[in-house]
Amino acid sequence: MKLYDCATAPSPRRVRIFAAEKGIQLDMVAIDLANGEQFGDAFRAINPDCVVPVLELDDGTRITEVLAICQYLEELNPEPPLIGRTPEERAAAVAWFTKIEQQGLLAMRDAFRNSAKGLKGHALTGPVGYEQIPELAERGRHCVRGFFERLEQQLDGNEFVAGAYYSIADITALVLTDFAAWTKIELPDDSVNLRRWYEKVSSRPSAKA
Ligand SMILES: N[C@@H](CCC(=O)N[C@@H](CS)C(=O)NCC(=O)O)C(=O)O
Repeated sequence: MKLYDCATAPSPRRVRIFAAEKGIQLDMVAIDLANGEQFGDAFRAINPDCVVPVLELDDGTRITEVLAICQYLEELNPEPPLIGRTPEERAAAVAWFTKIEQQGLLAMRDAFRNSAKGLKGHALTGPVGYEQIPELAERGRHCVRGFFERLEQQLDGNEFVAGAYYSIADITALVLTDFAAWTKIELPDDSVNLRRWYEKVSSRPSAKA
């Protein structure tokens, strides 16, 4: 299987970590997002939404969206389970994956894409150009900080984000935390649970993926 990837982008990193946890080898195809390769005809034919990751199966089937790709890899290779071991755990893992995407990563996207110099005219991903709105960058930073407080609460008494075991929710929260730190949004000073959790998940070998 091939993964259309970009080493510096947060979304494909989530798939790389997920695959590394499962010991699944993927052939990486680097797409140069910084130089606009995602908008060229060749990549548009692969994903008209002009985003990575895309998983291409050996029969040519293509799967887009991090959650869909990870769910596919989970079914293909169930061990170790990363999207829950029981129906209840699966519900918790997907619920937290969704909260982190909607309240954390989308806010982070607003913060980053509405302020980065190289993304003028591309404040949203995809083929349609959207201008940056600096107020959205400010609001995004505020929302990310607020979401870290929500995560801090959730990790009080939970070893991992979705409960007692490492899951796709931890992978998504790790990528959010690293992406935020890269843009100078640090974890709140008093977030003892988040810091304890971060140390644990970022020291897993898969975090280097
Ligand atoms: N909802 C998509 C999000 C994918 C996404 O936003 N990918 C970003 C990289 S993190 C991208 O390809 N950006 C292209 C660009 O910046 O033009 C998913 O889950 O796969």
